[in-house]
Amino acid sequence: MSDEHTWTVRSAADVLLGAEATRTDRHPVTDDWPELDLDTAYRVQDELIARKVAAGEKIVGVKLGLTSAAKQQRMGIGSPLTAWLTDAMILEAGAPVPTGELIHPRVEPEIVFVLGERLEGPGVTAESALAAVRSVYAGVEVIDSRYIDFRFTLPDVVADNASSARFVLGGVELGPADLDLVAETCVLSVNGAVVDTATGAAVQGHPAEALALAANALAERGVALEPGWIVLTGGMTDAVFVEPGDRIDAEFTHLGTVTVTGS
Ligand code: OOG
Ligand code: MG
Repeated sequence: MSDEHTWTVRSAADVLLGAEATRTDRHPVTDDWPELDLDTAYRVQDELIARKVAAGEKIVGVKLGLTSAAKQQRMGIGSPLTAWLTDAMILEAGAPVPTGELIHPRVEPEIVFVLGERLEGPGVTAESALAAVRSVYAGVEVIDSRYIDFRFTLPDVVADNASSARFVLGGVELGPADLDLVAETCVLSVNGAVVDTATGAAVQGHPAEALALAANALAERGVALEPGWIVLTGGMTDAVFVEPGDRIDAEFTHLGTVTVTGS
């Protein structure tokens, strides 16, 4: 498919922000702009976030996507990616997922880090990454691809800021030495029925590997992770749809249970 429109980083950002604002899913940008490569897709992502920042949102951290086999297989993409988190994406614990503001939200359990120290690649290892972590939380990310049926290529999803929509942190804060992140287990239930389970090992072997990956990847874009930043390390299981009235529980061994409901 092609159209008259000449695609640029700016126009792609316009299209994706428009889809979000009007809650209208669309076909992948690469259908119209097959030349969109990964570097350019990250420029679209940066442009989109720069517009949100210009509109008053604040960057509060980063997210990784496609760091587990469960996610990579479902989305049909074999490599992880990074994207931005802003304060507008924060869902307070207990607040319902505003399904009416979103297109087709899905939720996924994640292990979340809050940094105590600046973390700058290249050369960051899982060990040095974990040393920069102040706190570990359970989290649930709400993703909402701007693409029909969550169907996209890697450049498409990178440009779309990795389907970001909302995220919520659990109420239990632990230090990185207080738990075994590889063994930490999450049991995911929808309306009381267990649908999936995974351990921290699902996330790149160790969630700190995902953090190191983010630091090293962002270094290539001239970005360091800052103290206080929140890092979502990526869905441990496949994501599940959240519809009005649904209740989803992500029950972790030591990090508590994060419950989200659909409004
Ligand atoms: C892309 C976002 C992936 C994760 O944790 O793997 C992501 C998607 O699945 O739509 O957030
Ligand atoms: Mg995620």
